[in-house]
Amino acid sequence: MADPDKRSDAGDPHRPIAPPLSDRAIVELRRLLGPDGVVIDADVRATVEVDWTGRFRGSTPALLRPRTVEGVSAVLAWCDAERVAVTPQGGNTGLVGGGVPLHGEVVLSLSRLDAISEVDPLGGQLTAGAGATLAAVQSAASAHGLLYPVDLAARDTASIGGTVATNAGGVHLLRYGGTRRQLLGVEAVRADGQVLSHLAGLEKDNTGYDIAQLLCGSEGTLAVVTAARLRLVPAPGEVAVALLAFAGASEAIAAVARLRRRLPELRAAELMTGAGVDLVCRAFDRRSPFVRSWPFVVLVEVAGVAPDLTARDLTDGGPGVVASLAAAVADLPAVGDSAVADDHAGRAELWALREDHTLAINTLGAPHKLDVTLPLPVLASFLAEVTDAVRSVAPASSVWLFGHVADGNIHVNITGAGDIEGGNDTGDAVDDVVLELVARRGGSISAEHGIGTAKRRWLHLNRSPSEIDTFRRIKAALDPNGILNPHVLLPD
Ligand code: 2HG
Ligand code: ZN
Repeated sequence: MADPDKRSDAGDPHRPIAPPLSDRAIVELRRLLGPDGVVIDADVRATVEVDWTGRFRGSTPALLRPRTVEGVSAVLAWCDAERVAVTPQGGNTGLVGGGVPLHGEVVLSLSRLDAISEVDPLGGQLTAGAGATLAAVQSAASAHGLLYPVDLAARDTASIGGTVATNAGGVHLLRYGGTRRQLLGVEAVRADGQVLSHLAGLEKDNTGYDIAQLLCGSEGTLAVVTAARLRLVPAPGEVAVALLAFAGASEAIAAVARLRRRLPELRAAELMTGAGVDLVCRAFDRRSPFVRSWPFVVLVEVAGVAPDLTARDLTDGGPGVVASLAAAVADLPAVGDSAVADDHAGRAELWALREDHTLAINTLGAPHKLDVTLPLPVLASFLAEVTDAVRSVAPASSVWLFGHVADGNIHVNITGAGDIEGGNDTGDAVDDVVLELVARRGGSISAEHGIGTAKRRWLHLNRSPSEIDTFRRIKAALDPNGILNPHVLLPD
């Protein structure tokens, strides 16, 4: 048996039911937010009590749904005064148990703060409410010939507030950077209800602490983000995707490094295993373009400059990105097979083989998700050793490896580890073995999903005691009563 004090919060079937709020509290919260701003109906609460994977399940006495920043401010001030713990929740697409009420917290949904405003086509910026979905922001940008460059499979549900709170990375980070790079300012509410607003979006603004960057990645522990000023980039012209097959991980990683040097237009490089592609094909009746299954498959995407510039380049005889990609792929050594798509439907079919991994893996049961980064020089050896390491503590498990290979970011997904339904204690053991291996190889235990509740026990693998002490001091300064996501990020 594992030491019960050391178990993570995952999947406890005997989880405590949150004590109900008093009638007086409900009346007061309804006075602050209006009758439809406070939901205590059990069926509705159930929708926010569990994470997307089904691994993290808690319980909440109430779901709070303010419509305005003033509403957020009023309820936080009340919760602070009453010492009621709060879990802010965006689209609930997080994967580390950071947005569900695992300890009976009140859930504060930002979904109704979904306005997108003040698009500045000259500066290339917009302001989005925390509840706006990533897809809505992408489409607002594209209406102005611009692109919001953070992109991920959960785009239709993930909210801007959640992506800021977790510093979401996504599939285009290698070219445009992650959320931090796009973030020019935030509006946020402190635990005591004070509103912090800095949304002018000035590219040069050297006026002291950068609160937006501090809150980005703070996982709802320091303040609640209600809006963000976001940087946009010119919309791409031609886009092309290639799927490449390899016999080994080293060959795949070396090929991506060559493509990065040769193709400045490269904006995605996604590694999969043949087993993962086969699983997606079986789960969703999809077809791989390859006649046989290869050990490793890499999806690469290139995106040219804006359409008008592309047209001029082509008139001048310069090659478009499709031709550049095809030529670069033809020159790569060790490619076992390849397929290229430059039309929308063809690209979408290839991308589905990668983006459907998360859904396909969940059909096998709630997985352990260990989102890690390795230095590129040791990535191939990590991929070679991680499955055996997991099986040494959970022999019947399956290990699924995929991710953003140019960033060294691998999503290690483990199914059948036995802790959720089987009732044994292999759960934390698989996390231990993978995260310790990552740390020994000089990697990060969280590449892009955050620490949440799932990984806080292992934070010390990447952060020194003085860093964790500094985290605690910042937390204590902004949230002295500890009401904001008190069981997230920082170890107990
Ligand atoms: C992705 O890259 C997401 O698709 C989810 O970060 C990864 O499901 C996962 O483990
Ligand atoms: Zn990812």
